[in-house]
Amino acid sequence: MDISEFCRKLPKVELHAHLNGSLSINTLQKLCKMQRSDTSCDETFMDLNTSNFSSLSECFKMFDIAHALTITPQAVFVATCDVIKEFHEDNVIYLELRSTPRAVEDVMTKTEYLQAIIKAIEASKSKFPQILVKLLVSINRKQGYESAEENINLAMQFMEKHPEHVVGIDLSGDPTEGDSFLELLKTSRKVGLRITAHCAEVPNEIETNDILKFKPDRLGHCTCVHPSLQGSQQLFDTLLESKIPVELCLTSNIKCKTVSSYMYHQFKYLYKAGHPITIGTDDKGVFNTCLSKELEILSSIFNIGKQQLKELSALSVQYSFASIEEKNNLTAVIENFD
Ligand code: 6MZ
Repeated sequence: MDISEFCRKLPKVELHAHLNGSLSINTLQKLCKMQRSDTSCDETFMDLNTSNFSSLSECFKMFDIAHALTITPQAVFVATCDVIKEFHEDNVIYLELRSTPRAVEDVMTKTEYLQAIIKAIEASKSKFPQILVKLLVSINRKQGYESAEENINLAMQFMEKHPEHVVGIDLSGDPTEGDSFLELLKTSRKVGLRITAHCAEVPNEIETNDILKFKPDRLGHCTCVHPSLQGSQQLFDTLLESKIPVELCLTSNIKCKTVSSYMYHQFKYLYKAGHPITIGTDDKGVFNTCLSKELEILSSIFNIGKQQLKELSALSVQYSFASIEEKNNLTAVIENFD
């Protein structure tokens, strides 16, 4: 089996996927047609595949396209079903999907937004029993304290009602703006919600130190916690000491230009140090990638072999927010693959 086929067939674990960033061109077109009855949708999204961003903030504009199309519970349902189907088709057996609850005046409340995602997870369960899906409720760092508090309260309510689906909180959003709301995150931790926080996607030593001290269950990116970045060695050492698993998204960092080249990517340094890591797609629609492609990059750029890729997949299960029983089942599926 060549490496490309191996990466595709390997049972994989995706722990870092934002719902609205994961919509494929097919899904965007489908949602566009649901919204308008003309045929202009066919070409509208065609050039997205070749998108190259000049910066992180330019990449963030891409989310507006998906957000403009997921403004009803029905659209959110369709979008979630499609994303689950596509991860399943890439042989992802465990998916932690994260999304920021969104209200649209007179059309959808944040509660209805989350209900639509839960409905899609439940509908997909019978269609694609091979993939287990969990939901993390996101806080957008630039939307302010009230919105963050509202999302945390919703996450608590939904976890109480759907403990099998809603397992955690994600802190995300444009890292050049807003706050990390660590005090609020403390309250959600107390009730058993697991926490993953985007960290150091751009240089921000004070916030990075605060987040590392807070000790989330996982960290996203840690791009600027890098031994070769001036002044970052102490942060890197603190990160290694913390042993907090880091979710790494290679294509995303390269396309957003927060990392200058694959060879310089923090993967190399964390992997060499034996730090827990997991590979994710971030926004597979926006970055035109899939988890198999991300593993192929590890193989071609960093010479990571098949056995090591399989080990990375099995270790990701341990860093997931699944139950012990679910982890045992997922590990067995990965171990039985050859
Ligand atoms: C930080 C990101 C992100 O929540 O509407 N998001 N936050 N860094 C990134 N790196 C590129 N990629 C996506 O999905 C889209 C939202 O996820 C967050 C942003 O808040 C974006 O608006 P949902 O499903």
